[in-house]
Amino acid sequence: MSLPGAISSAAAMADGLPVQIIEEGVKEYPKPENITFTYGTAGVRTKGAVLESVCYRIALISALRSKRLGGKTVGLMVTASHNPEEDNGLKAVDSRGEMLEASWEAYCTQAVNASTAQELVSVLENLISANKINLSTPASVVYAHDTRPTSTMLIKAVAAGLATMGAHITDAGLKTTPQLHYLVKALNTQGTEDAYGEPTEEGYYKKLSSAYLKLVADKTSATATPPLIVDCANGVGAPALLSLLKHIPEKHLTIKAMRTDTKTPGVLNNGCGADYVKSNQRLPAGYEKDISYVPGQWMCSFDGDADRIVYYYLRGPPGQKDSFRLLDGDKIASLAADYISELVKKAGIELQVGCVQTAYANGSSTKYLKQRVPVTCTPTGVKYLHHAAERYDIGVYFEANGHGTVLFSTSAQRAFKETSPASPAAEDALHQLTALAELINQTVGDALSDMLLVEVILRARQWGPEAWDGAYEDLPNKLLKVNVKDRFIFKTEDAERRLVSPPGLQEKIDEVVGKYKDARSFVRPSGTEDCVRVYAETSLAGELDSLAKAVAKLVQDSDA
Ligand code: G16
Repeated sequence: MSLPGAISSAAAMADGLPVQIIEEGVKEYPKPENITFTYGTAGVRTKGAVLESVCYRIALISALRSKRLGGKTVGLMVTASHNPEEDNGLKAVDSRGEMLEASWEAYCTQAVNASTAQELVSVLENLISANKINLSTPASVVYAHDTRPTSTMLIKAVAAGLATMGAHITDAGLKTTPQLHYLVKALNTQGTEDAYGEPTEEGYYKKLSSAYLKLVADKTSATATPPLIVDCANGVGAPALLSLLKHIPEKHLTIKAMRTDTKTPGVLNNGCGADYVKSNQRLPAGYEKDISYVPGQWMCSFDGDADRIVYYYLRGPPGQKDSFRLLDGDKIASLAADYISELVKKAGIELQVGCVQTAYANGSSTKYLKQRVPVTCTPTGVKYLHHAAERYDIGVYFEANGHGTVLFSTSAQRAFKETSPASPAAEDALHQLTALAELINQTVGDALSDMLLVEVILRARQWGPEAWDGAYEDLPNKLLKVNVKDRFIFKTEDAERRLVSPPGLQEKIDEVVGKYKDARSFVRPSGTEDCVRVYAETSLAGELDSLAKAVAKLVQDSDA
C-alpha cells in the first residue's frame, strides 16, 4: 500500500474522518490542474493517465457508501468500457449490484473536483451528515478492472483510498463489468434465502452455464453450424468467454472467438467491438478477409468490458452492397420481450411484462413492442433504464447500443416456483421462466449472459437470421459525434428528446426535421466521451445523411 498511514480498523474512525491520512492521499494522488471531472452516464470517464486522484477519492466515497448501507459490500469497476484504449474510468456499484444511488453522484463530482484536502474533507463531511453515516460501521468494497494498460496504476489508487478508510478490501482482479456486479450481489446475499450465486468468478460461470444447459438440453442448435463468431473487442470479454465455454460442452454451443488479443497495445475496441459495429453499421474491420463467408452464419460483438452485445449476419458475401444486417439492442429487446410474454401466457400466470428503451430506440422497434407490451422511454444510461424496468413484474430493458438485461421481480420469481401448472405445457413454461431468471444477469447488461439468452430463444424458435430480423424493418438511422468546446451547455428534457439549451437550437432542429418525411432527430451531450451525439432517423434512406449532417451543422454553428 503506498500510503503508510493507512488506518487498520473502522473503530479507529469513530471520532471522525482520518483527516491527516486523507491529506497524505491528496498529496500522493494530486488532482490535475485545469481538468473538471464529472460523474456522468457511467461514472467518471476520461484519459486514463489523469484518473488516479479520481480513483483515490471515489474509493473514499465508496467506503462511506458501504458504511451507509450497514457494512454491505459495494463495488468499484475500473474500466472505460466502449471508449478507446487510452481512456479509463471508474464506476461505483451499489450493494444489490446496481449502479450507485443517483443522489450520491453529485458528491462524487464535488469530491473529485475539490482543489484541496480541506475542501475534499468538507465534501465528505457534508455527505456523512446528510446521510447520517455512522463512521464506526465497518466498510467492505470489492474492486475489479479491465485490460486497459492504465488499469494497473488506477487500482493502486483505489486500494489506497479504501485503506485510508479502513475498509475491508477484496481485489477481484481482471473481470468483466457484469462479473463485478454479479460478485457484489452474490457477496451480499450469500447464505440467505435470496443467495444469488457463489461469490466467485467460477460461481458466475457455473450459474450461467447450468441454467443454459437446463434450457437447451433437449433442443438442437440454431447457431451451432456454422459456429457463432464472437468479436471480443480485444478486451476482457475474451478470457471470460473462453472460461465460460469450459462449462458448456461444444455440442451445446459452438463458438469461434475473434479479436481476442488483450496484450498488443492499441487494439482494444479498435476497429472492432459492439460500439464500432453499431455506430458504423458494418462488420469489424478486417473481417472481410478474416472470416470465410457461410450463408446463415451468426455473428456478434461484445464491447471492451463485455457489458454490451450486438448481433449481425450477412445476406450475401462480405463487401456486397447491403449484405450486412444488424440485430442491435432493440432487436434483442423485441426477441426477449416477445418470448418471455409468450412463456408467461403459457404458464397461465398474471404478470406484467414491460420494456424500457431510450430515445435511440429505432422507431420501428418501439412500434413493434408497443403492439405487444407496455413501453417506457428513459434518458440514456443503464441506471435510468434499470430503475424503470423494476416497475414491471418482468422488465426487459435494452439500449439500442446493445446494453441491457431482463429483471424479474421477487413476486414473479415466486410465482414461477409456486404456481401449480394447469397442463404439461404450463409446467414447461414455468421451468423455463425459472431457468431464464437464473441465466440472465439481473444486475446489469451482460454480453455473455445476453448471448446465452439469445441462443436459448433462437433454439426454442428454431430461427435463422432472417426469421429474427424479419420481426420488423429498422428505419434508416445514423449516429454522429460532434466535437464542441463545452458539451455541458447542451441540456435536455423529455427523456433527452428535446434540447432546452443552448436557447433557440431545438427550434432550429425542429425546422430542419420538418423538411423530411416522417423524420426524427435529437441532440444530447455524451456522458462518457467529450462530444455531443446527434441521432437522426428517416423513413427514406436517401434522406438520412442530409438530415444527420444538417442537424450536426446546427450543433457546430451553435458552438461558434
Ligand atoms: C455507457 C452506459 C450506457 C450508455 C453508454 C453511452 O455504456 O452504461 O448506458 O448508453 O455509456 O453513453 P453516452 O451516450 O452518454 O456516452 P458503456 O458500455 O460505455 O459502459
